[in-house]
Amino acid sequence: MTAYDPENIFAKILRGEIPSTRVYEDDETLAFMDIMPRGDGHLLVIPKTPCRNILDATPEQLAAVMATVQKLARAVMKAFDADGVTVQQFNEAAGGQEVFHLHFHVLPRREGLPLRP
Ligand code: IU
Repeated sequence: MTAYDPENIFAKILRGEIPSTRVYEDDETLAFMDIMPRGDGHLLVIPKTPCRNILDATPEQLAAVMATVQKLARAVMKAFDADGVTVQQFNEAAGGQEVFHLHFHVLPRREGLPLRP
């Protein structure tokens, strides 16, 4: 697997070098709105420490990120009066990953309303 690149776009967001709409932050994780949302409330959760994807994540990174994913999944259910929530995560280009810093998509869902491509 290719090494973690500290110049990836989410590393720059973490360092504040490029702007993002931050919605949650704690010692280990950050959440911000996806710049090309596939639905209202589409946000991303990332670890603050370097991690390319689930293949090189430590149990501690996964535990921290999943705790935030669950917190924000509950929050978007309320905030968007959603009927459900989709959590998505991609690994390596062949797995659909475009930005190579571990991230989970959190997408509030309404009954009968498909995600945008
Ligand atoms: P991926 O397939 O999960 O790796 O897709 C990356 C996601 O990051 C995708 O939904 C983009 O819209 C999103 N994104 C972003 O929020 N801000 C950015 O500056 C860039 C991509 I580049």
